[in-house]
Amino acid sequence: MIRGETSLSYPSAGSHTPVEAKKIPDNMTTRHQRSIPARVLFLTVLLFARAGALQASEPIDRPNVLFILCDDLRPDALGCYGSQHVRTPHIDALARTGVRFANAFCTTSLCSPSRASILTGLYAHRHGVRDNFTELPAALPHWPGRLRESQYATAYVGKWHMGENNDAPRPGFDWFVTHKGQGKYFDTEWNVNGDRHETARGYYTHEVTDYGLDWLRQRKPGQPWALCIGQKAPHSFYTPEPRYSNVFSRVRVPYPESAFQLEGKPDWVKQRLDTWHGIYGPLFEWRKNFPDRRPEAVQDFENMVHAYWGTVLSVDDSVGRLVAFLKETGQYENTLILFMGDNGLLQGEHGMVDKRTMHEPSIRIPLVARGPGLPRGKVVRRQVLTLDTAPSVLDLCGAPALSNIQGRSWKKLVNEGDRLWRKAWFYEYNYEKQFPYTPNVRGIRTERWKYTRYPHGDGSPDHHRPELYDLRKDPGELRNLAKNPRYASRLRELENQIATMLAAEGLTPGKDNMPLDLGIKTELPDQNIR
Ligand SMILES: [Ca+2]
Repeated sequence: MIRGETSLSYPSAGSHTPVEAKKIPDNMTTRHQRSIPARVLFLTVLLFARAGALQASEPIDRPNVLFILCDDLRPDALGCYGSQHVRTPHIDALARTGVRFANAFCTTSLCSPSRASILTGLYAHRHGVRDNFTELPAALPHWPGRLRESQYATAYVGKWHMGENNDAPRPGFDWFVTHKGQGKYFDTEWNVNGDRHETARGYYTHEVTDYGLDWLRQRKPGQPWALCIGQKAPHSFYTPEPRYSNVFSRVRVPYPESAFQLEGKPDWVKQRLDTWHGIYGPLFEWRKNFPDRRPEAVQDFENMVHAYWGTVLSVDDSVGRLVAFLKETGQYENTLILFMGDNGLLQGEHGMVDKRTMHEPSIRIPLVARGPGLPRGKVVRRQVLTLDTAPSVLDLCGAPALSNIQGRSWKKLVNEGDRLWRKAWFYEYNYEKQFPYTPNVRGIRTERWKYTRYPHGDGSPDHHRPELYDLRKDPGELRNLAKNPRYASRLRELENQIATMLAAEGLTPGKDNMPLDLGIKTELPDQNIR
């Protein structure tokens, strides 16, 4: 575990079988070069320089952008964020030679709203994508579109997931390859730029990499490009490719301690235990008979986590292939690479799976950035948000900013520090009838405190107990201080602070629209939206 960050504490990996040989280990070149004769080394360098000259013969002032978005990726499933088990050498190398954000968060922990925030720099209440079935409004400016207006070639390849049944190309991109809904780890049907549908026979993570590389090979010298790759992995239902199916079979994965420490938590947390989003529920179909509270049923949980981790190994391979291509073509140092997740994921904490809540594992996302304009090997600890991606990328590319957005560029913050950087931010989530396992959420997170309340949705007093945590003393959010009289003034202060922040966005009690909370239910979601 890395200091100052929360992480699961799994048993040590003494018996862990190492990951099988990766395609292009990033450190192999260095090690290999040290042991070979200088002449061979010279010829190798010459060869690479020639390959690079094909695409980089003219100097390009503006950096290219390679944006890789993972789905439901927990930071601690990556080596650079402290995983003891999941080896991710290629992603770790980006962090080692770039910037790793130790405290990056989503502002709504749900796929489509968060993706829309990453693209537009806006909260869900502003961009309007408040659930997983809403299309990103076509007129909303987003950062790849702004780059295209600045003469970048732009492409989106992979999971888009804003507009469940629409696989057509979206505005702002020269090239667009996607599919309907969530996509599948195997046999996804792709819509290739609106020209044709095809079902390639392979694993999603590699197919999407192939589509991306195909497009990169067609780039012309002199024009900067931005390629967005939307990975499905490691989203449920977790299916690793066969060679990674058994990598973690010797790693024991118990339910986290916090699953059994629910005193002081609101009742809805306990009600969630047996549901689609609780640890005794189906676990995304890894458990066939449910609810199952028997201790031995933890095996289903362990199998689920192993499979989740397995899908991450393929993502790292994909990053390795993309980086290798950039190196071979001399574009690596002039490409801004962003690797991030759209939202966090609860993996047993507080008895929960899935996301949506404001607890730390649900809102923490990995974010690694490397390239021109960024320091090398830096860890940034200030709080950055999904909203900051759009302004930061445009800032680093020297493109015109999006106006009237809510995110901020972290370019200055990462390079020289920023005294005016945010010290607090608010979180929003709206109850979903199709997924009745999380109430409405409005919360505030400062660098030390988190206060979460659960509005009923009709303006009446909250029906659920709020939560208040001292994240410095209690990073695992085990002791809810909301009813502790010693913290009454702290709670009032945070209550006022979030009310002020929401009001500044026009979200006064009468105008912050949200659905009525119909309570936690045990029914399963419809088969076609799971
Ligand atoms: Ca997601």
